[in-house]
Amino acid sequence: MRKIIHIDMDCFYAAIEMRENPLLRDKPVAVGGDSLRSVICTANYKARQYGVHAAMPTRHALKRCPDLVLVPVRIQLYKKVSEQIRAIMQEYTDLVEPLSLDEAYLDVTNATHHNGSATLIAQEIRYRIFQQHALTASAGISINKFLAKVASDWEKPNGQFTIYPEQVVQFVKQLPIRKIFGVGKVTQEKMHRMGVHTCLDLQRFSLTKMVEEFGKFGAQLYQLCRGIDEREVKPHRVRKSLSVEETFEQDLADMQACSAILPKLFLELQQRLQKRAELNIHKHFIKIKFHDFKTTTAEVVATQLSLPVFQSLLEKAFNRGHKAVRLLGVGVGFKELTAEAQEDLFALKNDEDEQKFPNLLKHQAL
Ligand code: DCP
Ligand code: MG
Repeated sequence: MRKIIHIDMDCFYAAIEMRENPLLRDKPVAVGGDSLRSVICTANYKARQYGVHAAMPTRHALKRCPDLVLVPVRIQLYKKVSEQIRAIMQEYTDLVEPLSLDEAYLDVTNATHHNGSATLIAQEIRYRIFQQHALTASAGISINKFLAKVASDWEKPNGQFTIYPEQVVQFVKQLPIRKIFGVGKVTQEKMHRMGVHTCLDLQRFSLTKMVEEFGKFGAQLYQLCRGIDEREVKPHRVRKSLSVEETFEQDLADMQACSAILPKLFLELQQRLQKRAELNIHKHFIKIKFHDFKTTTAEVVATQLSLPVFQSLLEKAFNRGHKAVRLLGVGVGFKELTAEAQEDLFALKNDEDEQKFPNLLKHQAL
């Protein structure tokens, strides 16, 4: 029996913007572009009361909520926060699988904290995210990914919910089918026409019938509506390189200006690398985007992180264009992958859907 936690940050981008600017706290806020063609990335809970939600065109959102405060997207900032939060999760288990910037699965089956209580671990992670980063998260805890994800939505925002092993059978019976990931509007309507509203209703159909009605997804549904989900938590993808780059508000006019910036980027790279001491550096590279968006990279094999190496690469790359620079990046590539890492990559290449429900045959026999 596995112990899986699903953590999902509450109105992630908007929450970060509210943290950064307390003046936004009591206002309806949406993160997204303000042009006629933009869409909303997310909205805070106040804005949601007006019906504003993710993926809604900005102009519709403004119609529903004329006082809506629109904040531009700062993806680099959200990525940084996402990494900080992930670092907290990784203190409890190596098996952390991020789904997006604000969401991850954790397999804590073998975690030792709190005597292995997944519920207490989830509570502590959420508490630490709040203490250290002034953001709230919701968590779901159960025996597989499917149920953990459903559960994290149960007490959202800023709550958590555990579906214990002995509750699973009862829990799924009353679960509305729209709670199953992948059941969108069209599938829902089709199911309603078939008289199916809950997972219990769905359980009446044979596997053959499910596949007939819903294709490949039908086979997955057959398991999910019984609370079965054998997908493993796959930890972070193997990293082949790590880099730090910056787009400047004002272009860097010449080589001297680029050289002056280099140590700062180098330091940032060095700091990020410290957390990955186990990775073997194999090469250094520089990326330049000139003011006209022409991009060039230069690289060299070098195994010890070195500022002078980057400096000479910078000169080489800059001399190819000899014009103002809009973006500068420094990075390192890592040595060939270990056997284990290669295995991971191989698994990724396979159709993930095919892999999700490997034990289907076993249940087919039931
Ligand atoms: N996002 C986006 N466009 C979408 C959906 C989401 O850019 N169509 C971004 C903005 C969100 C983040 O991804 O902040 C996380 O997505 P979630 O679906 O988890 O939504 P939130 O975290 O914003 O809200 P919730 O509290 O419902 O989790
Ligand atoms: Mg979220």
